[in-house]
Amino acid sequence: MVLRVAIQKSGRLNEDSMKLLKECGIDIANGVNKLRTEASNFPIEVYFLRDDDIPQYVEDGVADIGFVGENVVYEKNKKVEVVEQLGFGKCRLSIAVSRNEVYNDVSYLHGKRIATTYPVIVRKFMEEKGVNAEIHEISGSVEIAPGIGLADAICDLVSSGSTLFMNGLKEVETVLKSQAVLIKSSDLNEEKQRLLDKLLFRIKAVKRSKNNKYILLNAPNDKLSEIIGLLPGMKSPTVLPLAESGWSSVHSVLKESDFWEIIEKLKEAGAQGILVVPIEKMII
Ligand code: PRT
Ligand code: ZN
Repeated sequence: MVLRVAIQKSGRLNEDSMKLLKECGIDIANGVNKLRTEASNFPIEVYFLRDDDIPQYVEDGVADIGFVGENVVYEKNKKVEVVEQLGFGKCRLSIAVSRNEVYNDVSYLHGKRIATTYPVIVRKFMEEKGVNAEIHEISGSVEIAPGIGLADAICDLVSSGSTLFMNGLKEVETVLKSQAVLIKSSDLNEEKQRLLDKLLFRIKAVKRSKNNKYILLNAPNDKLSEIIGLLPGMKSPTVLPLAESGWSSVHSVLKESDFWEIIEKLKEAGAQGILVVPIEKMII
């Protein structure tokens, strides 16, 4: 029994998907020009597909799970379950209009033509907002539609915003925030579910290690309780005596997002020789 995993063959999600499997300790032969490959050390088979086809393959049970953007999952609207956010491929699906337009709120879009490759998501958004817009489905180069008079607005994926900028457009509404997710078929048998749980355990450990840092610092003993109070740690910080009397070494784990703020406070409280190191895997 193997778990069949669908990932993007080439494109923005391919490299990060392969990297995540590798970080989970799964060795996969590089799939260039291959449709399918197996791992040597985990019961997994990888299918390389176009991202748009992944939800369908998972719904049909041709693949058991898939790595794909949330934007594609919601647009295709197949019977699949989103199991875990993967933390890469982050972008947003946004509405943009010509930079010269005066845009106050979504009512601007009443009676306007919106070009997009995401008609399902856009239609739902317009319904929720009570806006009656005309949705033009096109298959690519959405950003040029207003310039050539094909539409008044567009709805497309944005990450840095430079594509919109270069085409004289401005972002006015965020329809969806998206990232790569793991989806699964709704009827996995018990054995495949067990393999998925094993993979998920590893994925979560990898994700956690990326969001956390290991910190070591030296603290004068009279400041120890104040410094320990600033550190969250997994349970509580480890405190070891230094060879120099009156000093201790404190070890703990910090969330990447709290990092700079806590470091500043630690310094103010008298911590010295602060070392911050990446965590390879984090199991809790
Ligand atoms: O061949 P296949 O069909 O598999 O690939 P594809 O060409 O349809 O998809 P691909 O590889 O472009 O994107 C795959 C997934 O990556 C998307 O479904 C998103 O989930 C995610 N992703 C993240 C992005 C972006 N960021 C992104 N910036 N997908 C596309 N873009 C495009 C966007 O469409 C626009 O043209 O990049 C441009 C905007 O980028 P900025 O940086 O200029 O704002
Ligand atoms: Zn695609």
